[in-house]
Amino acid sequence: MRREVLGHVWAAQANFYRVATPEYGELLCTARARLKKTGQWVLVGDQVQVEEIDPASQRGAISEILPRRSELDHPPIANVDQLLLMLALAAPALDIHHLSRFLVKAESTGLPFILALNKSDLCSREQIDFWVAKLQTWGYEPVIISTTTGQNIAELQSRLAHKITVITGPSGVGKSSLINTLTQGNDLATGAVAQRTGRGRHTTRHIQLLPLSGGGMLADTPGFNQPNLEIKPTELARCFPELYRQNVTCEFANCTHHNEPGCGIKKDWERYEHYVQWWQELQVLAEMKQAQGRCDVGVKYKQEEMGHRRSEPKLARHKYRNLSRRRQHQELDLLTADEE
Ligand SMILES: Nc1nc2c(ncn2[C@@H]2O[C@H](COP(=O)(O)OP(=O)(O)O)[C@@H](O)[C@H]2O)c(=O)[nH]1
Ligand SMILES: [Mg+2]
Ligand SMILES: [Zn+2]
Repeated sequence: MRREVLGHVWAAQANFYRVATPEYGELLCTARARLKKTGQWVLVGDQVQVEEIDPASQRGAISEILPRRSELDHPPIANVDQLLLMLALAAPALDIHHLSRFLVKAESTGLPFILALNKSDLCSREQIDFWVAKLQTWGYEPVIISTTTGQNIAELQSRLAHKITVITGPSGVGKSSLINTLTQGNDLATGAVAQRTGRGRHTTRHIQLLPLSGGGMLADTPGFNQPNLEIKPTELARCFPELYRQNVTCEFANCTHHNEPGCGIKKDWERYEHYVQWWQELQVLAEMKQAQGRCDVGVKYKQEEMGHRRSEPKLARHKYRNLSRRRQHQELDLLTADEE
């Protein structure tokens, strides 16, 4: 008899997937060759159909990938509901430019996100108020936390329940500490897999969703320090709430909100200078790309890789990209992938 069950892929390593199924528990699965031949790659976070199940050895084969709600490119995870962008108020010191850049990067994925500012125990009330007030004028409501004192950890926990969240932010801000707190009492979450595979859980090749003790699942990413913006200049406007929340009344539909005649955007907001600076940066990159494309068709593949490091086999990644338009808008790039 041919059995098929539905399951949830919660970890991937090399060509193996760990799939949680209600009927058989956790199955170690490979993907059917037919999926790869048709350009379908199983991602962590996927809902899948599993067949050829051998309950004795807990093995199976993934035969089908169910439609995805969302797809993140870096790290490659499907069905992500939200990001948790984490920075620290101190140690390392919070910097306006740095913070702003991370916010724009998070916005560029198109996913909703929570902004958490950690290490409140190292700051005075005045310093915290300064950042909260500033972020409010930018359009954000940060959650002030401390993994040391436990401040607002319960609130954060409730915002992660029932959801798949990807945590991101520079290294040293307390991501691992937070994960340890949120997965406490969950042996399955941290120790088990690392032991079985003999590798740490923070390697780029090994992606997994950790079940949280308060509900929901969390994926960790290696820290990155200078997030690359991989968007077109025209897409930058939708990464600033100060801009996209204004009633746009520009004369030209393709207005870049610089010095065009008939631009109806108010420019008296703090981060307008970031918008201008990064728009110019993206414009230069776009022009370089175009110029290279004209000179030499052969380097086309390289251009696409410009400025970022891939954690997957390049050809496979590239093939996949052609098939998916949506995911190009949802990139969360791991730049300086410092393997923690
Ligand atoms: N004072 C203080 N230190 C913290 C807090 N959270 C984490 N740390 C410390 O910050 C350092 C970096 O933390 P870690 O979790 O490794 O950060 P990650 O690189 O983002 O994963 C460690 O020494 C932690 O003990 C906090 O809330 N307050
Ligand atoms: Mg860490
Ligand atoms: Zn305009």
